[in-house]
Amino acid sequence: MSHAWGYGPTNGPDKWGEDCPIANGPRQSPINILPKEINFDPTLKPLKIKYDPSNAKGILNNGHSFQVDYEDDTDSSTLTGGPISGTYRLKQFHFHWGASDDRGSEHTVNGIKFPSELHLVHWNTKYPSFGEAASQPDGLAVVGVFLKIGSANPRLQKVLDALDAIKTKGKQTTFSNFDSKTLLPGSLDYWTYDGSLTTPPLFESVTWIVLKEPISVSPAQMAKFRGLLFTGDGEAPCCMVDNYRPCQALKGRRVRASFK
Ligand code: SG7
Ligand code: ZN
Repeated sequence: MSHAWGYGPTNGPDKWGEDCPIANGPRQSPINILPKEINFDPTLKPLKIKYDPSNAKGILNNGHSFQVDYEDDTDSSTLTGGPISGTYRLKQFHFHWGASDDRGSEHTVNGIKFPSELHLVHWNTKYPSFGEAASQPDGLAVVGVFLKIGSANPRLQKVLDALDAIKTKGKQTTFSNFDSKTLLPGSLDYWTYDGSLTTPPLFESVTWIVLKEPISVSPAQMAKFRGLLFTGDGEAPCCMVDNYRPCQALKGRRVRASFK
C-alpha cells in the first residue's frame, strides 16, 4: 500500500496487512457475534458509566469517520465495572456506516449487519495517556452500540446537525455540552471479548463491550452521515460511506455475555 489507508479498493481493509502485519494477528476486530454459542458469565459486573456533558470539546472529520472528542485530563467521564479492572476515561466517540441501510456496522450478529455502529473509546488510566494506552493489551475499552432503522432518534440530532460544518477531511468545530450517555440504549446488557482497533494501526489493545440492544435511527438521519466526505477541500469529492472493516476470524477466542 503505497498511500494512506482508507476504505477503497486500493487502500481498504484487504490491503491494511501490507503496512500492518498485525492485521492477521490473534485478536483482531470486529467479529461476527453468534449469540447461541456465547456463554453467560455470572462473574461479569454491570457496566458503570459516568459521563460529564461539559467534557465534550469538539467534533472532527478525520477522513475516515467523524469523532466527538472529550477532555480527558481528569476522571470526570469514565467507564468502570463490566469486564474491565480499574478506570477508563472517555476519549472520543465515532461511528461507522454503510452506503445503504443494509450494511455499515463492524460487528455483526448471526451474520446480520446493522446500518451503523457507534464506538465510545476509553483508555486505561493506569497508563499516562491515551497515546500510551493505545498499544497496551489492556489499554482501551470500546463500547459498541448498533444503530437500527426505526423512528428518528432525537438524541442523535445535535451530532447530525454539526456535520454540515465538518463536511470535508480535516475540518473541525467546537462541540460542547453533549451527554453521550443519552446515546446508549435502555439496557446495558453486553457481549465482551478481547480484540483490536478496527483501523490501522490495528493494535490488539481493545476490550470490546458490544451492547445487545440497538438504538434507533431514521432513514433520513442515516442519509445525513453519508453527506460527509472522505476527501479534503479541493480534492475530487468522495462520499464517506462503507467505512467499516469486515469481520475477522475468532481464532479460538471466548466471547462472554453479561446476560442470560
Ligand atoms: C476511527 O476509528 C477514528 C479513530 C479511531 C479508529 O477512524 O475515530 O480515532 C482517531 C483518533 O483517529 O482510532 C485509536 C482510535 O481511537 C479506531 O477505533 S475503533 O477501533 O474503536 N473503531
Ligand atoms: Zn470504530
